[in-house]
Amino acid sequence: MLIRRRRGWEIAEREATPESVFLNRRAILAAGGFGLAALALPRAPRAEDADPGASLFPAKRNPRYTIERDVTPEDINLHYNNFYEYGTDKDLAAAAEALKTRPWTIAIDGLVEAPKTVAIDDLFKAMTFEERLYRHRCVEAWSMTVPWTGFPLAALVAYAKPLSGAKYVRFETFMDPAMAPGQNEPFYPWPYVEGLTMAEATNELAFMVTGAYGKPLPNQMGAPIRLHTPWKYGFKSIKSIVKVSFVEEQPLNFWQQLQSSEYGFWANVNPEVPHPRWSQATETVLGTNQRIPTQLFNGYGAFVADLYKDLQGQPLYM
Ligand SMILES: Nc1nc2c(c(=O)[nH]1)N[C@H]1C(S)=C(S)[C@@H](COP(=O)(O)O)O[C@H]1N2
Ligand SMILES: [Mo]
Repeated sequence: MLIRRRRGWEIAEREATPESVFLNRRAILAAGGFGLAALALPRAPRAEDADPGASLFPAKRNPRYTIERDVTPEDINLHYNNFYEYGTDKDLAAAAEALKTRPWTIAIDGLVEAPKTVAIDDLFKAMTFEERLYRHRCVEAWSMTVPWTGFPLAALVAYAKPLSGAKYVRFETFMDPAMAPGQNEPFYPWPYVEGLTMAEATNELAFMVTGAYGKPLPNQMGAPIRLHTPWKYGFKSIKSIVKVSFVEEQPLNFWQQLQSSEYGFWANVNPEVPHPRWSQATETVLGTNQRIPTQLFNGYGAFVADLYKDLQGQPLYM
């Protein structure tokens, strides 16, 4: 007989339904000691409990970022990813099993009061997790809606204590060709790099993602920590980050290094500015056969349009 053991986070549904989880918890508390006693039954330690971050999930959903779109089914998201470190196929879940996410550290350096290296679980404990429903729009003209767990990038910036000379945040993915076969492909400018201005990084939408669907981030989505900037094309949302640097010069990102005529620094979503090889006017919603109109700033103009009002001469939409 096949017995599937539960992990701590499986008190939640597979779907992102943290409200119901919190309601259930409250109901249990209200019911008095019986529920609590049941929850407190001792268990033997198990290998599955090894992820020290697991107890932080699910986090409470922040209703400010709830949107009128259906959440993309988790099964679809798990098998449709861009993570070139693990190849160019969309279904790279099996390949990404090679990614080892503990121990994991993040170096914080450049123009900061004191450079430091922090263990991922210490960083997690220093931050307050929340869940946000975000639209996720790839430059390839497909989109999803994802219940991310994480914390605002602004909180990480505050934690890093940048100096006033810092103009950009530069992010770097791990570099380990033995763990990521794609990094043996010399055509690409490894490691993957991305960047944001300080104003973008401290905008409330910029989110450091540590989980999805109420659970720790699966490897293929960029475990143990990735960025998501929902008003920009997906390539800005760098995965599996090991370094965050505060710098004066605008970082040259991975796709820019590869093909600067097609990919730029800003990469804000705009249906009226086509990619050199295809239109950005519409997008395919994964999990449905729907083709829907793409929105300026992916629908987040109210949050971010002001960031760009004095930058009109810049290539803001590629
Ligand atoms: N390190 C790294 N980060 C990356 C990528 C990548 O190949 N490597 N792909 C980017 C692209 S093009 C997109 S659309 C998103 C995809 O995120 P998802 O697989 O969670 O949908 O990750 C971005 N971050
Ligand atoms: Mo993408």
